[in-house]
Amino acid sequence: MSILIRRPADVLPSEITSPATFARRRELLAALGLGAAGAALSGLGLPGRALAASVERGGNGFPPVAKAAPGSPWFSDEALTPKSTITSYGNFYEYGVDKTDPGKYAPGLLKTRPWTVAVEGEVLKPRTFAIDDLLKLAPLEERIYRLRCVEGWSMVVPWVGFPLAELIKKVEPTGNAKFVEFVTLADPVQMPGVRSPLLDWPYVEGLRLDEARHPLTLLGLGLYGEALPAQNGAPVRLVVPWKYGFKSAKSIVKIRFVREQPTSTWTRAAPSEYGFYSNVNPEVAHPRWSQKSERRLGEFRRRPTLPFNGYADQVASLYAGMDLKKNF
Ligand SMILES: Nc1nc2c(c(=O)[nH]1)N[C@H]1C(S)=C(S)[C@@H](COP(=O)(O)O)O[C@H]1N2
Ligand SMILES: [Mo]
Repeated sequence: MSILIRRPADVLPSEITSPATFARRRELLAALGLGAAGAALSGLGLPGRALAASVERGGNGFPPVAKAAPGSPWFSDEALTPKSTITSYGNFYEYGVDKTDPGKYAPGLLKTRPWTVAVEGEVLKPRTFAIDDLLKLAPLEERIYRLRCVEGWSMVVPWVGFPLAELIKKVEPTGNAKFVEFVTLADPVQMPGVRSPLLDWPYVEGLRLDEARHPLTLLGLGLYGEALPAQNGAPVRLVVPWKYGFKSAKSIVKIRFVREQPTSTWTRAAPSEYGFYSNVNPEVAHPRWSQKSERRLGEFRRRPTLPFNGYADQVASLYAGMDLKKNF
């Protein structure tokens, strides 16, 4: 599978992580008697098989989905990235740092039922949603979006979900709510990667309230017409197509409305490299590589990266007057 072969222009996980966190990881691996710094997290003695037997597969009652038709703003005539690629190449460090680890390990380990999402903080109606109620909170729609990872690869995904704005309406944010924080699962039994201090777990992301309410921002519940595969952040994730992929927090368990700007996990890990906004911007280089181009999975030539990942018409006004080089 040519897609899975590393192309020279791709960025190594060791390059994307700060040296400090990698040093800590080496210590951990040494403490575990695993020696070689290069040992993949996936080597941490997973109880994979034993657990797999008890995993619930999420149920097959996935509600009907309104397809994105040509002419709809959510349609794209770009070639969809095949489902087999979307599910076998990605980042989900809770399962290891290799792009193929999530696809190998998450399906056997992540238990998506029962699952609840607590919505709390600066809201008049805090509420905990069981995942099957969340699936019925609003009609499910297909949205064909580009996803652009900060590392320089991209894909086109037919997501299923509904606008996060629908959920926001239900809980009625107070006037104090300025930001939204997304907290994801960090269970060392289901997610062996969180036994490592590689990142500060749980993986946390945040949006400004107006970004969270933007019609492009999706609560992702599926792809290719079906429930989200475990490796893509089942049973519920964020999808923010004009921002680098790391904003799209996977396997969310808590959504908090807050007054102050939250600190995202990657910002905490390497503040000079990953900012709060993380809007896709070819004019603002990552300190260690250019962001001017990207490799669409399945293609061999790099293509230019577009401002706001091609969604500038819809979202540029959110940042009017802001210095996007400072607010990277
Ligand atoms: N919980 C969690 N969410 C995460 C990540 C992660 O490591 N953990 N990686 C992020 C990154 S860097 C990217 S590019 C996208 C990848 O999503 P995909 O695998 O569905 O393409 O998930 C994001 N969400
Ligand atoms: Mo990413």
